[in-house]
Amino acid sequence: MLPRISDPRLRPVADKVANGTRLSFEDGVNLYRSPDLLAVGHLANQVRERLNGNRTYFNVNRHINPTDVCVAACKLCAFGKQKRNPTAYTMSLEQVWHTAGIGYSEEISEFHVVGGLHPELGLDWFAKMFGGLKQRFPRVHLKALTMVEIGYLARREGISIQETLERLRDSGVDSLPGGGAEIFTERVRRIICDHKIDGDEWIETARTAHNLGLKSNATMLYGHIETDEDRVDHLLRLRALQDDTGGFQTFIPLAFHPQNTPMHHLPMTSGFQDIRAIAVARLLLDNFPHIKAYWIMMTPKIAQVAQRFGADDIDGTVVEEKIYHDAGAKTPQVLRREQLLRLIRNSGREPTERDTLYREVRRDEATLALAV
Ligand code: V47
Repeated sequence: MLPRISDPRLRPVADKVANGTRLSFEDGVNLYRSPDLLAVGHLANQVRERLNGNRTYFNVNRHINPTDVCVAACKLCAFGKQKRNPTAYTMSLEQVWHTAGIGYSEEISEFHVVGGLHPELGLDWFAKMFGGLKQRFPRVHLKALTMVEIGYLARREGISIQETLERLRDSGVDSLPGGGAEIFTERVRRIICDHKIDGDEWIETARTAHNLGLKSNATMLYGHIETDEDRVDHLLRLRALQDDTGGFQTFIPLAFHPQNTPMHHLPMTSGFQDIRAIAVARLLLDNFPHIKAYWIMMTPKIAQVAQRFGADDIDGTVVEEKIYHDAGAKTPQVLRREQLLRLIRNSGREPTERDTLYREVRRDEATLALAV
């Protein structure tokens, strides 16, 4: 049963959602502009429950950021630093492997490894780092390096994207996270992340990864200088690639955090915008199996509400987070498995622990060790 839809622009969208018809560019813009957030959320929830029932997925993961040295100097970022900056850091291989082992009683199933574009760390260093992680933690899935890091490494080594990905896969990388996508439109990219690969290169790198059998995620950074049309264009480009490859697992809208960035004059996004970002993504990305409300970025409270507005995933324990906390995030850096379970249950959803590839994870409840 649909609640009364107050905005007439949403009626054709509601019909399409009921019939399973694909939404258009114009529908996307209307969804971003409609003040009737409850109707937008209700439609997104319908799709979410059709695809994922009452489940909300989470995992037990750990982020590792081996370096914050970055040649790119993006205006959107508070994390990357020039090598000469006295506060910049680069871990040794031993430090990366040691950091990976610092955790809690819950056995981790995923390492999420991303960093800056370091001018002196080549493919050999990364291959050794991933090989060492796999040797020490053979059961842990390595979700590592954004399309931007892959593009930089390929250029630095003078080899193709495909060869770079093959070498990383052979050293232990199992899949790729969704970062670095930002907003694909050139006008926006030129301002917020001038030195990164462009939108087409991001898409083509993801295509190459998917064709090699590597799954990936996708993100969109919103709440800065982009327009509604830029956001819809971004989502539809992801949808088109997913039609071709089926390689995306989850989409994660990322709210811009302005503090400590060159764009610090911009306001934070509102709860309304954050919830809408989830709902519109769920409706436009009809071929993405999952939409993630990343609690680090949205706060646990909004990520919980988002489970009724289109999201079916809340991310994981994380343990240590630098990218958002350098940009002023006040959220905690870790949520224990127990806390995630409670958060999800309180939203009326059924918590389902997953591995990175969305296979259900079973644990020995006494030791919390992985049962598979
Ligand atoms: O690519 C950087 C964004 C991304 C800021 O794949 C910022 O499972 C807001 O991609 N304000 C990295 N955002 C995070 C990311 C991610 C996170 C969680 C899960 C997954 C996944 C991927 O963070 C960057 C950029 O888009 N970012 N600086 C900032 N000041």
